[in-house]
Amino acid sequence: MATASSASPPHDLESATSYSPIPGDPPAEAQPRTKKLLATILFTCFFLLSLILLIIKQEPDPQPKLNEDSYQSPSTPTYSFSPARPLAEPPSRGVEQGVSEKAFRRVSGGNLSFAWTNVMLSWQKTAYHFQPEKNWMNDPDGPLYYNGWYHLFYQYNPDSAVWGNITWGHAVSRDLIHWLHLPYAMVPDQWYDINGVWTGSATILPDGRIIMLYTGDTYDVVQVQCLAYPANLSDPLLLEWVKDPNNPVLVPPPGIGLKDFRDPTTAWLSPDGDKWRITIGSKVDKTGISLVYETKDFIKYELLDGYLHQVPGTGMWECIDFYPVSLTEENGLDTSANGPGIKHVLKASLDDDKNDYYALGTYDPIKNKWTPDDPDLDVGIGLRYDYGKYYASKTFYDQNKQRRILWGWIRETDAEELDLLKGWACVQSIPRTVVFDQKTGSNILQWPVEEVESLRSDSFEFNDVRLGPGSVVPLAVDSASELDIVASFEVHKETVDEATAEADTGYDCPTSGGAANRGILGPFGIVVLADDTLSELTPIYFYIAKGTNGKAVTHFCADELRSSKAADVDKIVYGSKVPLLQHEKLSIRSLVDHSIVESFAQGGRTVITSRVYPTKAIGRAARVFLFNNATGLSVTASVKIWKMDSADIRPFPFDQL
Ligand code: DQQ
Repeated sequence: MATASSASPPHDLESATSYSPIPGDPPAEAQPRTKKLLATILFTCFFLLSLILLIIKQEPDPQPKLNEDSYQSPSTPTYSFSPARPLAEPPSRGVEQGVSEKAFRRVSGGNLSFAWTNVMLSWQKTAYHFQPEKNWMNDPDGPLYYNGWYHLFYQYNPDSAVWGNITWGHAVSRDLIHWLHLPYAMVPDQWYDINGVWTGSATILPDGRIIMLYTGDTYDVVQVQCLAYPANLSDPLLLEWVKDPNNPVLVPPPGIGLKDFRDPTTAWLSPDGDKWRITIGSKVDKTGISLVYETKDFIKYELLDGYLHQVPGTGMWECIDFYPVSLTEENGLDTSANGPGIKHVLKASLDDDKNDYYALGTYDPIKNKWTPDDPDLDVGIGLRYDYGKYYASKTFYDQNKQRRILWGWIRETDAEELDLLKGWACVQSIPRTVVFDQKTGSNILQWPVEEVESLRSDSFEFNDVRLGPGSVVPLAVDSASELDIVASFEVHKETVDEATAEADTGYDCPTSGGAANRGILGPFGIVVLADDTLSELTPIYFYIAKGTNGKAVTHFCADELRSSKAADVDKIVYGSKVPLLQHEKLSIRSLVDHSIVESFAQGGRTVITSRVYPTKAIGRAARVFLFNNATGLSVTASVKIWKMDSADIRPFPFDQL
């Protein structure tokens, strides 16, 4: 265990300098437990009240599944909320415990202004993204491949559709797409994790043992690191997990806030190959930092001098990820790989703005330092994995297919009251492969794992569709709620070269006003989850902005401003620049799955994930369009669209073994 002062735990946790855990059981009357109990009672009352409301208000099944055949028009509501009846907001426990849960809590202020129907709400459940059967889910944890199964663990609340009581959910898959739910891997049952079994990572040792390091939120709300391992390595399902008797194996070191020490990474080998290293995120004042520890046995650790990296002004670094990428090969690398032809990605999830930032750089294990290639694109101030809703992500090396796979937590952007009504909240992204972009040399490429293509069924092709300035072209695809869309756009280089420079050269998707804002060279792209009359629509598009210096910069955006008639949901224009090389066509791939749209530009150089909550463009009414809203540019588009089957995600059939 790391050294800690012998003083008893101070009450002012933020300003404390070190932490001494009390071994054994916590005092029975510990105040946070009382608070927790109170919060649980309050919350249970609230949940019961919601449930009663739900039953009284006509619907027998609180979570019916939308059946396309029995689809009812959203204009005949079967259930609605009265705006006059505000719902009590559930207590936020995350912030109190030094961790974020849902940023979009207060959109409705307890009042839902829209007459949501049960059909609308049940349509929002995804068909091929990973979700538990019900309740709240957040960060992916400890993903790994073992004996023929992919394992996904995740932050889960077994009791409700809001954050709390964090437990490790567990599911297995043969192909990363179809999943079988297993019993919880770890529950908060020890003094050192009684307030939550928080985020952690897996390391597979050369001898085949599996090490799981995770953050425990202790009875007195301090963040400590804990060790767990499978009870039985001959069980490919890894059903049983043992928490090490030496836990916690790490406590916040002097100078680190007791609530600022979390989310250990996968371990990598030290230069001599005789020790393991991990990094853990924290902050000092407003500077985000990554602490590095070295260990031989995952029980005793030494804190290395200095930080792996630090960036002033970026605040608390959650869920750090640190891994190598090959500069020359297409395959992924094991976490311990280093040497010539390798760069290292450092990723931090910024608690302050809830986005995942990464940078490419060089790792010097002797100096215990990682240096960004471009200081202007450092962690937290430069590139993001995803310019939409995407957080607390984690990669793992898939030794089965020699690739590095990225998982990310996709939050809801509707009102929390709606999550309670639906009975679930949040999804995981489709897992993405990550490689270095050899063409640009300045970013990674993310791409949905190839296995998702096994869900493709009927396809529709539209070739060489000419889109003049100001055109919208409907595509003959009905019931367009589950799609894989691949679209390419040709613009005439001469037109771009000859176009007049925009007066406003500071184009930026989030402040642009969205797809309705017309420029000379954009926007143009696809429109998804739209109804026939385009009263609801989510455009995914490019905008070429030509500056007075004659240079054209291409932006990739997703516009949610008119994605829903309801005011109870967040509506943002997401996006950023996308690098474009000479003679490259513009391309978009979008995975549409009910309330989530994951979009990849230029093979995954820039990615945007949107959560949208249409009220009309659902079920059979959901449509796809092509559009060009530029004033001075014609575009030729070619699109292939596949309807996607649903993934098979269900409880593991233990009774059939
Ligand atoms: N979620 C976990 C923490 C982590 C945060 C708690 C990030 O370990 O820092 O549920 O979403």
